[in-house]
Amino acid sequence: MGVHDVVDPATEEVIEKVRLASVEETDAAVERAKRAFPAWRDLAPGERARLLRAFAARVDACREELAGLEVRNAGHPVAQARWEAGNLRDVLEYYAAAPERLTGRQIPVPGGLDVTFAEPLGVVGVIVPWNFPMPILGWGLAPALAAGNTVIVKPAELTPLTALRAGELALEAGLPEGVVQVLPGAGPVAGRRLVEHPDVRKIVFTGSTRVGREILAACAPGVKRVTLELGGKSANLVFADADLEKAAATAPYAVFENAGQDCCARSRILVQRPVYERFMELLEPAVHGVVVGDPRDAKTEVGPLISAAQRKRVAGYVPDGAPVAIRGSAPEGPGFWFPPTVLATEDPAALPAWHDEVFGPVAVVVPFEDEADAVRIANDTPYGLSGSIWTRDVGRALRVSRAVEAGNLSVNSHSSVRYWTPFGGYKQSGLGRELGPDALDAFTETKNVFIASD
Ligand code: TXE
Repeated sequence: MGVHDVVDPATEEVIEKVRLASVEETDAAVERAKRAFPAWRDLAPGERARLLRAFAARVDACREELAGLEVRNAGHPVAQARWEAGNLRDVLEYYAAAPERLTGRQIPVPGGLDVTFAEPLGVVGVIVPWNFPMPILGWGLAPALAAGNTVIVKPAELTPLTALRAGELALEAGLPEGVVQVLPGAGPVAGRRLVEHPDVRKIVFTGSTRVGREILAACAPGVKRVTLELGGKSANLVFADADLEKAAATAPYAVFENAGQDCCARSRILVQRPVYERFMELLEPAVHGVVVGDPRDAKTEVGPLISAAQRKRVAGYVPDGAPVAIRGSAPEGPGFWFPPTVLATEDPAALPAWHDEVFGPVAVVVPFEDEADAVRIANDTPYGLSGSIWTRDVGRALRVSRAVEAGNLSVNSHSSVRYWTPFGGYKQSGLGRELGPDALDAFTETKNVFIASD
């Protein structure tokens, strides 16, 4: 047990002290969630849907307040923080349609009636990182609740404030006690206990691949259900026939948004050789155009990094002698600032920023020769979360998007997350998918019952 100082990353001031849950308190939360489960499971689907809509409406009514909390707690620009609160609302609304449509199925079999039910699992633990506290909370919470599970959310130590408020809003909306609990705690204490607790039937984890592996191993003895959204090192492939102006104008946002603290960041920019120089000419003003500064200002596009430790880690990827091609600006003074930085090289093999998930505003640009070369480089990573393909050739767009090993690709766009469609990674970027209609499967067990007719 302990107390965590919650710090505003733009000012470095302590804005709140939050108590961290002990193992015993985690166990008590699991007990409450377990007790709340049968009534929540057995609630008429229409009533569960109504409560989820009421929860979404409370989030909507408090959108400014939630956004303001995230500005202070995570240093997110206010325009982005409003989008994040809106995403939590939207995801709750989207899955509010699910309880009345989780119908199971009847499959014709000889000798009787065969029914397949989709049953909730029980208590679900949702372990959330600090980079997108509200959206990622919603992606686990909303489908879990819709399917009839009770949920314990463990926010990241650094960013508990919006999660705590969301927990209050659930109660204000009328969700019964124990159906949604928010439990701030340390990863290796409360997080670990949720993972190991025999009465927690499922873990949804978003975070580092290192911790994801530990969680997967810890789930093995109990064969616990688990969904993992882990790191990424996504490629932005720019072919010679692309709309180069648009590709260059958008490339900075695809990696520097959220100060690069985004698992979908397109941090490897691959440009076909004939247009490489022109692309770099266009990229330079685009990088300088990114507005880095006070997150409270509506015009700000990029805020500070989350912590001093994160800034130190990111700075380590741009050592003296690194091939810096473009460096944007960042405020001086207090705050965990780091300027948008573009490295460019013919031979990235020796560059740690090329291989590792930096989770900061650092991109590496590398030329490629042809389609096969582009696919080979894009796939030369243990990760496989997202990626972008810029080309006007429809055939190429299709071939390359089928060949790149990643869960979410966009053509002539950098869109990664649409709550209507599945989101998640290949290879070491994760296990399972969130969002979209299929996410409900991750929160239900399939039960088949056969009733003999004679
Ligand atoms: O993540 P952690 P950190 C990557 C990114 C970043 C690095 C480190 O590269 O720089 O990870 O970030 C909880 N059992 N991503 O250290 O530790 C923890 O309390 C159970 C990518 O913050 O993985 C927090 O709630 N839970 C990523 C959550 O796990 C544990 C987002 C994530 O923390 C635990 C974040 C344990 N043993 C970081 N240890 C993405 N995919 O977007 C920690 N936690």
